[in-house]
Amino acid sequence: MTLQYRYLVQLSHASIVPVGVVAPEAIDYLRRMMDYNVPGGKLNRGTTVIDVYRVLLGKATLTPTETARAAVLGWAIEFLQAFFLVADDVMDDSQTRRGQPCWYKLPDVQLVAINDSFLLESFVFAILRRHFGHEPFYLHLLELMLDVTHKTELGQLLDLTSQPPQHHDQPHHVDLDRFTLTRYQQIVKYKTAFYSFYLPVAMGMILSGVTDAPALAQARTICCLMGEYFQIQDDYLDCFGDPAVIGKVGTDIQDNKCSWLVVQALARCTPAQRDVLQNHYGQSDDQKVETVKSLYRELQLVEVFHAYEEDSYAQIQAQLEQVHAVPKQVFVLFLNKIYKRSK
Ligand code: GPP
Ligand code: MG
Ligand code: MG
Ligand code: MG
Repeated sequence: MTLQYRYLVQLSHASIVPVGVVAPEAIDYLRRMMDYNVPGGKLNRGTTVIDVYRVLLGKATLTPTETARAAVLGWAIEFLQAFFLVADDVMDDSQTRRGQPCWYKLPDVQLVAINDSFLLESFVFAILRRHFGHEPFYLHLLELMLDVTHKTELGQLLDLTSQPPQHHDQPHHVDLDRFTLTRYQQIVKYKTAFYSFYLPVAMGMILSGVTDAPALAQARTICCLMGEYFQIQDDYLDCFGDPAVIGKVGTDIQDNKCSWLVVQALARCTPAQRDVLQNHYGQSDDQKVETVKSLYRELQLVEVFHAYEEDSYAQIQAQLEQVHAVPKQVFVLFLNKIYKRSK
């Protein structure tokens, strides 16, 4: 995949030229911005496009051209992911990402990061047009990308508005009643599952010529289930993961997030423990964050999570038995990349 990345970056630099301004500093900035934000992830999403394509073509190995085409789509998803992450870190007031300071934290970037996230998004569509614009399935790819982006932004809205807005001049308030499992499932399906799971699978399907709606619908159902599992892992790791391994320092407790952990805590706590949450959740105070984490441990949420992980894996396997329109291998490979992940 690295080869295709370097190639796409070259092309994106060429796209500045028609602007008509000789701006070497802008080109340098773009290169630095992309290299900082696009590679460096686990590439689960990007490499899945290649896997799905290979499985659907029924080949043990792809030709170099086939690999390159799937890799370009894979990178389009990684650019989309970079767009989301650059913006998400501003909104979540995060400090680190992939083992380095968040892009907006760099002194010479700050709010320019907002435009950078827009640029990363526009490159997604430039990549699609340039490499697949002449294909009969181009419109299908384009509509998929637009629809998934739209859904992810709606998911981000749900994530950000799951609590009433806090006003700096008013006492902090947490409405614990809003942290329900139903709301949680809705948030994560939209903010994570579509772009992280359905998008790479659907892209691999479209590239290999699958166009029938029932097959895509079946893939979507299973991908939403896997996406929920993946985001629950993310929420668990936000609190209990090792920052040196996950490459980011958690912020969910401070940010008053509708995290899977707080939903589970509320389902298990006594009225006194609920008061502890009420008074400590959603505040940027290290001591209070520690108190919430202790409460989670007391409620055995670490064990609850591990049990959930086993259970969910079994449930996904069971669902896979119902899948006939798409080879199961498509999902099995993806699931094995994330099952029991520590980062
Ligand atoms: C993950 O949330 C969801 C996203 C990164 C999608 C963001 C969508 C936008 C439209 C900006 P998260 O905040 O839990 O992720 P992380 O833990 O990696 O910060
Ligand atoms: Mg977020
Ligand atoms: Mg975040
Ligand atoms: Mg998170």
